Amino acid sequence: MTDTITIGESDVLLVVDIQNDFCPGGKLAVPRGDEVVPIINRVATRFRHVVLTQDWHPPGHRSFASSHRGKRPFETITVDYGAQILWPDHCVQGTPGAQFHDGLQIPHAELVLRKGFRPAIDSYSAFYENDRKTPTGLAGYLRERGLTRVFAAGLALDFCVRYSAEDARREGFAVVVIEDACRGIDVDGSVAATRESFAPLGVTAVAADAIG
Ligand code: VGL
Ligand code: ZN
Repeated sequence: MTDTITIGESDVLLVVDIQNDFCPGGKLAVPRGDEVVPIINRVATRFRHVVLTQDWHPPGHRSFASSHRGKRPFETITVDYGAQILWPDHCVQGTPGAQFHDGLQIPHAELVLRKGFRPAIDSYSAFYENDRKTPTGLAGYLRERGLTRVFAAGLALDFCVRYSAEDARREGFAVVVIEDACRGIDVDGSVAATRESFAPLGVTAVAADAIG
């Protein structure tokens, strides 16, 4: 028996990128990514405040391997803001792959935050784009609303969830990752590296069952 965490008025659930392209059959499918949908639906009922993120790229986005001659998905290139993994085309604005998974049912979500819409910068984190300097506005939104503790869940654990959790800490929020409500892509051991990164950053990992 683990202790139950009581959710209150200053807590927010951040649901990361539960989109068709990240689920089995999608363009950048996260293995067993769809398994988190019922878990997240259930957890979300505990929260008064829920924010959804939506990866939302224009066609020809710089993070797509297809935008770079001779490059293949999952290769890394160096761009002006540092290393960038190249991905299959995914979550293109207005396409079915960019839509939320049909099973996601969180009608009380208060904000849908779109990210990755600048053609030349990728954005894993819900707080900062991959240049680590361009804010999305989410930190200010949460602060103005008096939300101080961020619970993160979704896809992919080792990219958008990880970067969002790190940046939330950097912005001074308490951060809890709901581990069984996440699945990873796992590029070169990135899932293990993500799990190891949490404790030193002060990110707590919990199971969905612990949320009362
Ligand atoms: C993601 C790679 C590229 C994610 C988004 O949601 O984790 N990963 N775009
Ligand atoms: Zn993306």
